[in-house]
Amino acid sequence: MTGKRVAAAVVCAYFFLVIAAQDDEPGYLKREHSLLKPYSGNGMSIPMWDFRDNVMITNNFIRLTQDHQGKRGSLWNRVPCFVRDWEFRVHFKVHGGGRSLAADGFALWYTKSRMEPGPVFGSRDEFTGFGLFLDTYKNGPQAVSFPFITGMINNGSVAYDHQTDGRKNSIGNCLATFRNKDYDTYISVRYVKQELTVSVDVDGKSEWKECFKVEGVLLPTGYFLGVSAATGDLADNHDILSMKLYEVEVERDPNDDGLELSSVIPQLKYPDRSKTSSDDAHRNTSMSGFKLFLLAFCGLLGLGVCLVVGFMIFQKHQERSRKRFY
Ligand SMILES: [Ca+2]
Repeated sequence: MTGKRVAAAVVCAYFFLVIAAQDDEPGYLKREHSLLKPYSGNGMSIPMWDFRDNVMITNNFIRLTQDHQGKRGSLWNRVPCFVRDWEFRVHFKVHGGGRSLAADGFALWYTKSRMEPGPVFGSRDEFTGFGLFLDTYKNGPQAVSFPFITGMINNGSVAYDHQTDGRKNSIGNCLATFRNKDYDTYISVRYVKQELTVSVDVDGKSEWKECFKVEGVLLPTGYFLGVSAATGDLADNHDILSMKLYEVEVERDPNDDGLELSSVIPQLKYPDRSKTSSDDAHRNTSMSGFKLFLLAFCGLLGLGVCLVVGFMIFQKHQERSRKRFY
């Protein structure tokens, strides 16, 4: 093959891969749980979805809150979701006049109740189900950067902890800079065989990056998908461009009829395994003295071996060059 042909083949393959990456639909699109353009025929109502408070419908996006103080808005699927294994992808845009300071962020929900406003990103506290918070304002004193994404599973009895920005009861979290981007930003929640994975595509590379993953997450069927946002003294526009729910096909045990699934109480099967990325960092820094000693010992041993081998090679080389001279 000539150089030109090779280059053309490489370019073609690249574009094919880029298109494939953008079209990587994870399953069967469930329209009754999805929000797609055109959202509304009359600008007043959206089929299958209800909204409340300061929500604004336009042709190109649904604005949960405007960039004004003290606003809140929410958008809820009207149809309970009986899909067992799913992936929920949300195309969003968070933007506003504040260069680095903004608030509060928005939340994705899979919960028992719907359309109930409250203090958690515009929705009720002590929710039952799963909440994912895309938090743009640091309320607590902890030394982490923002925006910050945090997940929480709740059986209806635990309050969201604003003082730690939800980290107190978090099942996983990550940093993600998603504000004021001039390209498309996405978040995905995948719930397959009781494993919950949150991924983001916020770098403009059409690539999913894992935020966190938790095994053994018990969530019943029949809950509602929703999204809500709030502003405080600081504000942002919180816009939703699309929401897509895909049914993911999985192989299942023939005896598993999933009958009791609707009565499951939201919880973690292995609560000890649930951890946060900052807990990881803490674990790594608070290594025991013995581990530190082992690490230092291995490091010194490695250095010693390298020095000896290097010296041997150096000597061989010297011998050879001496031989060449004679
Ligand atoms: Ca916050």
